[in-house]
Amino acid sequence: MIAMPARRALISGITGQDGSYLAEWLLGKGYEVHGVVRRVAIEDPEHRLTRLDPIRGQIKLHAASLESYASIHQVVAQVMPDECYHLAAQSFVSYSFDDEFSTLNANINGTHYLLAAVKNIVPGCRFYFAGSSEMFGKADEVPQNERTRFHPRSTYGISKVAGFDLTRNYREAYGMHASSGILFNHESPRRGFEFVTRKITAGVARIAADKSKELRLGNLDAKRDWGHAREYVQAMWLMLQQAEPDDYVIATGATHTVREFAELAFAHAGLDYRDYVAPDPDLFRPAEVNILQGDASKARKKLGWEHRIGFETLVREMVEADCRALGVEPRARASAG
Ligand code: G4F
Repeated sequence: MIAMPARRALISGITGQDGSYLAEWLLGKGYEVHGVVRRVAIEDPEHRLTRLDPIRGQIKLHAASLESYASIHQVVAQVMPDECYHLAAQSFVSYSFDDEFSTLNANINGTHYLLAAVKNIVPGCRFYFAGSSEMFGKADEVPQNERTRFHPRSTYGISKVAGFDLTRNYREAYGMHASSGILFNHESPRRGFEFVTRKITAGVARIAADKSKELRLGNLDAKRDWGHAREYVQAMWLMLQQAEPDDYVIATGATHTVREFAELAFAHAGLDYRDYVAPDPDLFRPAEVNILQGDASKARKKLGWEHRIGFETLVREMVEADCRALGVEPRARASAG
């Protein structure tokens, strides 16, 4: 019997939280996994490639910049992928208020370059675009589904709406198998420290280890629908296994405030968040989104995707990982999740 060649996947943003989980998932499925990374990352593996440490020998990294069509074209021509997952972006919403121009440039052009390169070189390649619940922004309904009107409230959200529209247009105009996931917040111990969940769990660990005395946070009443990133990348893969391309909301359907996240995270280390969390008005955003709560019933029905990891389990896993990294035992209250 002749062995089938392994399917080839190309991931932009492979060094990030989602990229690293997706690479592991695809390797487990027998894919040959390639990643697009910035040259500085290849030159500084100790700091920039840490999330890929366990699989470093099993993947192939290609230096390219999403700001250069020529370099993207070259990587796509070299890899000739069967599936392309476009996760790379300036993804920190807060930063998009500080540098609107670079967020729009990187996120919109990067998506456009990759879509165009795939269309020109490997038009049969299946394409995934990482959309975001930030596209709903000032949503006029709760929960949000695939038919909810977009009303982004940051240049980050605007750039994601543009990427979503580009992806849909390549699907409709050129017949590409191009799908978008509208992912709500998804976290894990691999989350970047700039995002509120990891900022909190890393802060808890530092306080538990006597390395810090307070944690400054912005809007504690902001609500999010938080799931686990490890499960969300599986939905990306499922979208590309469908006969027809489409767009899907991926969410848990449950929302919690930043305050609730902090309360639970501190409690898991036997601490009361009110003794440590200091409000900082500088950390409030010029414009906040409304309640973001996703309705993933289409993904459940068509992809058979469902989240399993609950809020408490997620918080506990993150606190424990950060505490372990600093050599402290979280003095957990008995809690389930
Ligand atoms: O953790 P955040 O920075 O995530 P945000 O803005 O919801 O965006 C994340 O999820 C989106 C949906 O998947 C992605 F598209 C996006 O790329 C990113 O991954 O902030 C969450 C909430 C906000 O309402 C913010 O105002 O937490 C509030 N918050 C309160 N104090 C804080 C802080 N956020 C941060 N980053 N830092 C704070 O000190």
